Amino acid sequence: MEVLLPPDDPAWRLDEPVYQPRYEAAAESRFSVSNGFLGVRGSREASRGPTWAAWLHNFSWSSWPRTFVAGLFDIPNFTPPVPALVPVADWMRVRIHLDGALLRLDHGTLLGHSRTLDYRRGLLLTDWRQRTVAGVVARVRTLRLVSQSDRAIGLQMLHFELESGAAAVTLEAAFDHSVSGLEAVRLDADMGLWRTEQTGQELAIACAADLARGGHDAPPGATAPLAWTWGWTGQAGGSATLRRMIGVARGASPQAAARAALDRAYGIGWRAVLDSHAAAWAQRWQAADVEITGDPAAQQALRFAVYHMTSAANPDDEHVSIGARALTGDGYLGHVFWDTESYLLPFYTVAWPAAARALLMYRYHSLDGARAKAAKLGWRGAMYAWESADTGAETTPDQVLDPLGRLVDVLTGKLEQHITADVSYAVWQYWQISGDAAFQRDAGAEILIETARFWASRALPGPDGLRHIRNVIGPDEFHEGVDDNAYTNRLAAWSLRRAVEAEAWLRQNWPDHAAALAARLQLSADESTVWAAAADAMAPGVTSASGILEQFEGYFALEDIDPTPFAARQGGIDMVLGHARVQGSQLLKQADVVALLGLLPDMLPPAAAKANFDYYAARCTHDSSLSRPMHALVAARLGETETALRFFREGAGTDLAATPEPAAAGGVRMATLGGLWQAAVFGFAGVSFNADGITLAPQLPPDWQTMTFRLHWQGRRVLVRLSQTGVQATLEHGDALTLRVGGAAVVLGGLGAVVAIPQTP
Ligand code: IFM
Repeated sequence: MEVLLPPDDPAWRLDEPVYQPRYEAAAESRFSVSNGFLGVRGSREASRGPTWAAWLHNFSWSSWPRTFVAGLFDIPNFTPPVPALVPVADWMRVRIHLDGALLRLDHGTLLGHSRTLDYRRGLLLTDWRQRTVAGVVARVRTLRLVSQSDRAIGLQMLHFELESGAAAVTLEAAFDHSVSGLEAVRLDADMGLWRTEQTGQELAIACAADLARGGHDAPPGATAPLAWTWGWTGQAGGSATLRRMIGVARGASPQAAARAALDRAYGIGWRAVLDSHAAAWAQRWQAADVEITGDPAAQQALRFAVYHMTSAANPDDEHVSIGARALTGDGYLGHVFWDTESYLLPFYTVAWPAAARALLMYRYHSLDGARAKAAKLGWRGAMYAWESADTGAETTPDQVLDPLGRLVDVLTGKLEQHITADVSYAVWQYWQISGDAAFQRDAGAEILIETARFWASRALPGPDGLRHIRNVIGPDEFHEGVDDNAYTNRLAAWSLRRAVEAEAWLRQNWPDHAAALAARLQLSADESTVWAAAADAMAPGVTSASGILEQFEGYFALEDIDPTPFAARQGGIDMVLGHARVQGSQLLKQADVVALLGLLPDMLPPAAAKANFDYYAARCTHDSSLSRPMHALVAARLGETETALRFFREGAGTDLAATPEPAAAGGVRMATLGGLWQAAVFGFAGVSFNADGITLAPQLPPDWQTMTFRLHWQGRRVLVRLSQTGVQATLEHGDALTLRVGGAAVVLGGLGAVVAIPQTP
């Protein structure tokens, strides 16, 4: 059973050597497997018990099994009613009885345990040994995947051995329906059909299981729908292997598609399912790996990040996006935030352009939702939902309960409007880096135009002759209802200008498309001059004598509180200080002006950028997991390598800490992972893109001996290898381009061309 062996190289795996029930739900998040369509948390097949339970606010789950299907939302029975990603039946559940006693993870009898993510093959592997009270020793090894090459397919393997003693063994592989949020429509022996109660979506899972024992397939005993049972007399040294595969489909009448997926899996057999999945992962790693030598912790953080980002995306589905916790947990109900565009998109754009395109097409397809939101609030154009699910409609709850049970208003859905500029930014960045003219012509330009219309109506002229965006929340959510937030205003002005360019580009290159779009959107010939004028008149906000941009009007006058006592906390600072005190202080929840510097690095000269970074970093509590990686990126670009590395390591701890904080149970923090990647590639490696090629400005941390990665730019693929003493770049695909390093510009001409540029450390 060599397929069950974890990889030898510790840089290619994530290990959990000890079983800690208290942190199990958090571990299950980090050990999730996913392919952007299916996501399965890293819960054990055989847990300590069932997961039905009464509501208990003072217990945490020792296991929280979840399989999610991207885009499958329902409106559950909580208040306020907003869509949530629906968990489906747990198709991996296994019960093993030895002489009638249930084998379950139990410290008293556990002899050994490990859980390993095999990054390279995209597998979760577990291994546990247990001694029963009767003295029988059993070993159970498992493997699971959701296929990266055929996203509708899942495979589970479980290898059971009796190491000593003899026992009557029964093995039951049955769906656990108690964790599902769906209504069963029909359950047959090997097929289930469910539907969501409120949204009326259908889901089908076709499943088959077999058990190989002693070189033969053992027929299952009495079966119920989606349940298989085997029984035998086990002897020391004897073993059996369960293989269960599923085919999954959602949509109208999905049974045939689910059945077809399962048939494809059985048609090629479990081994080929595993091999083609591993081959697809190998391709993804080839394109997206970031290899670091000299710093194993940084290597681990980046592999973990690339693993989960690769797992989260589905380039074949333009109607789903990536929620804040992807398909790894219930956190934020599967909702999509600016996290996707501002933190994750750069990775996909550079490493997996097809995935980036699909994610942006989700925003294109949800333009109607964004138009409806703008119209509802009295603005023109398209205003994206702060939280969105499947349709693009606003799904932010209006109120939630705080940890003390008090109902608090959630204003982000109405006031956190910068997301509309974040989407435009991602569209533009994708277009510039990919050169995907068809996307820009058919979708990107329309997003830019409609969002520009929103900003032109939203930024209202004041008596000072400037345009003001009043009553918003910037990325720093501690301050609500502020005027002229620097991040929002400047990014809005930036996106207005890009819309002017996009509209002109369309007219010049695709006049027929431009005319059709103008007719459809009722775009007047001179509307872009309004956008340009609005951008030029956008209130720039106050800049202090020392060059600090005021985060919003009146910020400088607020109480200056030292954030140090709060920086180690995750959440709940306003519980300690009180909401009003936090609002009245300069304390920041997360990067705001610093995030603006992250997105627009050339906005300020380096000395001013550094002054702003220092000022705001000194006031930031990092109460949001998005914050530290963004600080790492900006510090790295500023050449503050030690500070950047500190933020990078702290950010990496968000999901990899030995003692995870409670929110980790809700899924991995995807934005953090995207931010870490950006800190490494855009920060330490100093990658940026120009009209004719790529610029590298590496400032590697001293321990990073080498950093190797690939960049996709306008149809080219370039392999970059940085060391402390130089840069080497190889053109692996596409036409010549210019590479800039330091003051030097060299042409990387022709396929296979290699340039080496020495650098003084
Ligand atoms: O989008 C973020 C926001 O910036 C801070 N609170 C959590 C959200 C989801 O990650």
